[in-house]
Amino acid sequence: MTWLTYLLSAVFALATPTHAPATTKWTVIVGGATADTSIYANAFFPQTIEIGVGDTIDWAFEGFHNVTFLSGAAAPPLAVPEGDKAYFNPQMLFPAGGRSYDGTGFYNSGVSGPDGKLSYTLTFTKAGRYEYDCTIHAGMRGIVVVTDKPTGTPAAALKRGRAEQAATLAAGRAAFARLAVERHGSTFVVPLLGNSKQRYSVLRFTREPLVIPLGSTVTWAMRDTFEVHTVTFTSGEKPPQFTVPEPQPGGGVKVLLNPKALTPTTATQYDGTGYVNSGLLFPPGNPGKLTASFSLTFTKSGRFEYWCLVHADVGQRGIIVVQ
Ligand SMILES: [Cu+2]
Repeated sequence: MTWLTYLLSAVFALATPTHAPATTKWTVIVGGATADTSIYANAFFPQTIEIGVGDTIDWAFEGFHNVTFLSGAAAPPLAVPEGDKAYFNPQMLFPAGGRSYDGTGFYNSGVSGPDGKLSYTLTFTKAGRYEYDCTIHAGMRGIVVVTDKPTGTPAAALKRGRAEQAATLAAGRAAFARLAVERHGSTFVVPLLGNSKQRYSVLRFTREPLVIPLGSTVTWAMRDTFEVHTVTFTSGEKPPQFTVPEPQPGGGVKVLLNPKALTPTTATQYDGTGYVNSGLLFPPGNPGKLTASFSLTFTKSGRFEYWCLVHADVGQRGIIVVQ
């Protein structure tokens, strides 16, 4: 560079302080819930967003999720065994990848904190159609289409996202409103509701305490493809934590999946005493043929409280009244 061009470029730099190329910022909402936390949206809003090459997306979190670009690889497993313990897979919990994405590599936002809030930003450098997932909620997927000439605006995309989120939460509320316990003779079936098309999960068992005659059996049946739940009677004890953070000596933290929450107990009857746990209940028809229902026969009259240990902190608690 000659002294002249050097001088000129210095002058231009002074004259035009905003020298960076204009990139557009887009917003995608992650999740969402009703105010009473009974309905969770397990989706990205809008589900599909079209942006320009060089543009940036900011994911605004409203719940416990992550944004993961797998770039065609398989999703990491939820749990990592270590001896006789299992830990939450760190690949789901902690950030990975850089600030810009070209369709390759493993990128993860990490998960939101206890308040459900997190912001994750990524710049897209190459045209293409990119799928991404929340690896915590199997089937929660969004699409980014990167083109030379996007057709919409960030404001319109955000408005569409808000409308999609409202529709999802309304569908969940309607499903919870018409939740019906089925009765087959002396067996009562409580459905655990969720809908992968409308993209919600109901994080409640029943609207009202379930009243059953003495000697009845209750079966909790998974009908939700997104979630895992437990059915856990603690007989007055505080429900155990589902996850236990273990700070590491060298920094960082490992998240233990509490064996007390994971491990099913053997009882098939309940008389109001002791600790009775279904262990994790998985979506129906899951490939691993993991348990998707739990049954318990009630042998004493009384009013009994139970919990989902995965969602106890958002109020997933039920009551059975045996008469
Ligand atoms: Cu649950």
